[in-house]
Amino acid sequence: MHKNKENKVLDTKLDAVSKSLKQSIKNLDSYTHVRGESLYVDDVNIRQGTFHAVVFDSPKAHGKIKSIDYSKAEALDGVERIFTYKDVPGKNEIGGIIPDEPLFAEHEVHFWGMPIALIVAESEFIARKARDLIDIDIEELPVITTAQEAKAKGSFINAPRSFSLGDTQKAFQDCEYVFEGETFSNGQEHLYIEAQGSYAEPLENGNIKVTSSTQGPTSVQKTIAQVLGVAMHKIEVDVTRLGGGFGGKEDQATPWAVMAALATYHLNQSVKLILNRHDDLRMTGKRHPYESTYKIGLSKDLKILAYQTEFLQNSGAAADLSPAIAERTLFHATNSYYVPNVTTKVLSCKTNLPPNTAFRGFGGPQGMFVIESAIAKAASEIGVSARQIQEANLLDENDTFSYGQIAKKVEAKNTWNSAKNIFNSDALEQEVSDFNKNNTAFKKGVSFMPITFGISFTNTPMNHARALVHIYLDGSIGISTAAVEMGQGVNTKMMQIAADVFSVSIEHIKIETTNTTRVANTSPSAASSTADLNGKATLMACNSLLERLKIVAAEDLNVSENNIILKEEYVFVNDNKTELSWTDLISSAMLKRVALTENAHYATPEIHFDKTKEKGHPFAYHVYGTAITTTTIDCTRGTYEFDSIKIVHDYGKSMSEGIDLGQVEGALIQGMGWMTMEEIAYNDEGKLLSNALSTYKIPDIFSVPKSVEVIPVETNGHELAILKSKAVGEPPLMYGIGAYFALQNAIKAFNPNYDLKFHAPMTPEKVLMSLYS
Ligand code: LUZ
Ligand code: MOS
Repeated sequence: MHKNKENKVLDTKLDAVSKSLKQSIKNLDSYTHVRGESLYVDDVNIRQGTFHAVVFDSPKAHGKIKSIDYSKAEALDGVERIFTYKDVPGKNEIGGIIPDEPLFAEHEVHFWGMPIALIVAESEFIARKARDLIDIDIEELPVITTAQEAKAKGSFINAPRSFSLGDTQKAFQDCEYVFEGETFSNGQEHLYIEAQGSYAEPLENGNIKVTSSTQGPTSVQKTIAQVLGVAMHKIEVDVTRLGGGFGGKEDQATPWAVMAALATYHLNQSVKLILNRHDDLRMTGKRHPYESTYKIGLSKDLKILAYQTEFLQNSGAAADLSPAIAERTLFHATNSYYVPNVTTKVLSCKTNLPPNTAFRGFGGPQGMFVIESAIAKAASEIGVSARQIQEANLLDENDTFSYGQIAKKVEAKNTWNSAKNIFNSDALEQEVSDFNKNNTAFKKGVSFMPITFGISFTNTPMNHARALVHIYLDGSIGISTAAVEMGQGVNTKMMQIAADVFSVSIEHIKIETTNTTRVANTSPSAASSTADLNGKATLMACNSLLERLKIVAAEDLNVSENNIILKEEYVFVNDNKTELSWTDLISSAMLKRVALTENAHYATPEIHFDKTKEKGHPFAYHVYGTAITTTTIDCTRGTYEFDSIKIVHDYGKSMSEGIDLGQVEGALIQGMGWMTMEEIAYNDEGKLLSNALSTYKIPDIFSVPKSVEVIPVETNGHELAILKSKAVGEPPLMYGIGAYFALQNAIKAFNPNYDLKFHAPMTPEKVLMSLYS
């Protein structure tokens, strides 16, 4: 497990990015974003003669295909060809973890929106018109839309998983209090601004280049090769940036890229396939809804002694990433608490919904919602505040997680206590209680939400990345990695690393597109790990180049290389600036025939996990934090506002404070949307009802909290985080869970008889009903 000796020395050279750079750096993309010049798939300069494609999908959630008549569609002027499973030269199979998902339906359909055919025409308009002319006859079969129903019918994706620590059954017998209950958390639509899309173009010798809006260029390449029955080297996948991913493009960008490539393969012509919003909403999976049951046992002094859950994950009609997401639910089932006796179990239930998929947090938020519900229930029954139970059980140094990892460098209590002190939460709680005494039409609620999130792909072999760094002969630098820029600012972070190592200004550095011919065999940009993995590889490559350049400088200046420092684009000897500039140094290296290109590979050291025992050390480190949420509800209408969210967050040593703050704020609001307003609805026939922005509400400028404060907790960071700057993409989403419980507390202040229900999202309609029930 300790193969990467090189990794260990990485961070010793660079303790932190220079203060001025980390504070002044703007997201690289802000200039082109604001001017509308940023390029997405739809902006690719298409070749003359390019065809446009539209997907024909199932109008039923489950059934046997009796017949399909394409003749009228094919006869339409401008329609080039319609492709079905019969046109697949390789395997009609796109499942990543389990091979259970055809690219095109063959004889049966398993969800409403399941792709059946690809219509290729001179324009998208014609292809859409043709789609309306296809007649399909489906013999309907019973439709399952909920996880409970699937469980009752024994419909599963794979075998259940279970983690356990201590002796849960025995521990329940020693508990002063034991409570049981059930919870539901709904799915969530990714609603990336850029819908799914791809553009395929034929190169010579049957090679194909695909531009895709994907978080995972390698899995797109691999799947195209598998479906076309060609070798991977014939397929090149290129990504400039995504207009948002949020997990929705970790696996589910693939089918559209494969379809475009398939059409290009047959037609030897470029093909563009971009889903419009309705098609995207209908055909793609979402965050998994979970139906869960819990049992929690506490001692007299409010220690959680035993905890048991069964999570029913609504996986949809195929595995997609569901098994990995289910696993992460178990990893985060006890959130920020130490529970000595735990038994958790998750069942991935196969239903007739579109295959649900990765979504920021990856099953973690669903697990954390359940234990927070269990704590709220226990608090309400015992007659204490949930905060007291939370506080009594916060994770400590050297506590054991249910999966065997020993907690190290724990910041759970630190962030909690810091939040209490910095934000004077006692006074805040007093204010809320005074407000509630003096007001009847409006009530306030406050909640605490601690988070603990494990950083690394839970699937250990995925934790690696590479970087390819060129220094051009004029001193400018080009960097390629596996990192996909999707708005999270990873390119800016990569640029900072190079700027810091070489001490050159960022104008000298370009971050190239993510391309499978430059950086191969990559993991998707996911699991909050993109900056860590690709950043470490970039750091290694830059450091190797730096060592080489120091030798050149030492020769040129006739001093020892140990005395050489690069600073402000000049070579310094023992802190004295020399005449040798960065560009002169590069020219000199060229004349000396020194390699100015470096490729580095980074694989996270120390991590491991044994699935046969469900024990190990899967995470490089954890990210911690605490949020205090205050809300005011209008008890006449059930509507509410969030007065404030006060967060103490563990960034480690943030390398880009502006970018990281953006991630915390965005994730928080996305989490609050999931918990309070975003309501996915399917009818009993499996048809998506929330199929447009008029029927699916996400947070807008009017629903964000009146104030959001984020204070970094002072920690030393972690060596396995890039420059000790901890991963920040996913963890803060779970602060949003606090919104649910703040609302619940406000409801209780109005209606003491309110029987707690854990059924998210807590929409204004539900708040209103709860006030008067
Ligand atoms: N994707 C994945 C993820 O493949 N494995 C993970 O552990 C993960 N975690 C969070 C988000 N995406
Ligand atoms: Mo993910 S949920 O693509 O990190």
